[in-house]
Amino acid sequence: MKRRNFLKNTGTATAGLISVPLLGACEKKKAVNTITNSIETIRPIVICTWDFMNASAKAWEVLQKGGNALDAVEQGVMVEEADVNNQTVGVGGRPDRDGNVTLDACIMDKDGNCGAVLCLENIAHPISVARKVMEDTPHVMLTGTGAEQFAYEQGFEKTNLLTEQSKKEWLEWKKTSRYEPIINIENHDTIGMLAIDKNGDISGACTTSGMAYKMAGRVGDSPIIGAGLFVDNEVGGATATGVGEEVVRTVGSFLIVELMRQGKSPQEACEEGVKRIIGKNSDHTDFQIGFIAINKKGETGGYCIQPGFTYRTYSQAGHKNNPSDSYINS
Ligand code: SD4
Repeated sequence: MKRRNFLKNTGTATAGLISVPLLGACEKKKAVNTITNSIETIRPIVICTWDFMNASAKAWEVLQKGGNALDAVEQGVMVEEADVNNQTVGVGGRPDRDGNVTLDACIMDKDGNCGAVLCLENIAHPISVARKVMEDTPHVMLTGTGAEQFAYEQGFEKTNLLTEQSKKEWLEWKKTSRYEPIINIENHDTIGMLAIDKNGDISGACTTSGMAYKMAGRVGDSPIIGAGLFVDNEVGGATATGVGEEVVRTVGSFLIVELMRQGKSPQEACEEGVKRIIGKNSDHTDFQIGFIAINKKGETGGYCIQPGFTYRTYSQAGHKNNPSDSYINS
């Protein structure tokens, strides 16, 4: 069943697109910005959490060839899912306390379609399974064995996700088994990615192996639409990295998009999102939350509770690693 066929595309953002001739290597279009009603120039751009140069380069390659934002974010984050040296995403991810690697991912497109997989085992590319959930089922989320079964039916191969390195570290951790999930000051690298394509359309993706040595069955924010990721093609998109429980409590990414809808810049919206979380935690010194956001004009922002957070942008202007402001530093 193709759920998309049942959805009516209201096309609020794309309805205003007016093509203009190609300008150099970068195709530019004029679009009516539905927030401000002003005419803005749209240029493709991709942004992602942390310093994922290869992932953003892959997404940029898709955008530069004229590909759409959905393909760009999927293919971009797949680079990190395949990287065994990234122990927070995909193959090589750190396992839960029982030694099982369980993956969370979600994806959202310009029409508000979304798909997610939670606690998925033995599949190297959860983001692609999430996309299949979005496009080929009437559902938004599949979890655990149901998600895994669905993946096999869709032709995904069974893959061992636990690398020797992650296994060694887990066995070491088990010697003390102190469960102190104050991750994401050192233990981070979840990838959230947002892109705008040549039509000015926005999509986003987020994928992670979650908190290292978590309880079996634990799910964070990353596969939860509105928490780890949210896109509204009329406004912009946001995505999160850090301690998922805190992001879920504030429905962080949705909040940031709504703040942009009300007129805040991506930077201001990310700062406000972080401050909401801080407001609910008297002691916020031992965890990290970072948000990045993009608006319809292609303006970007990023903000984090702890110092050391960066986010990468890739656009016609080039590849840039942006150190983000942090609450502690401010
Ligand atoms: C989670 N937000 O599962 C994820 C973890 C993360 O960098 O972002 N790690 O809570």
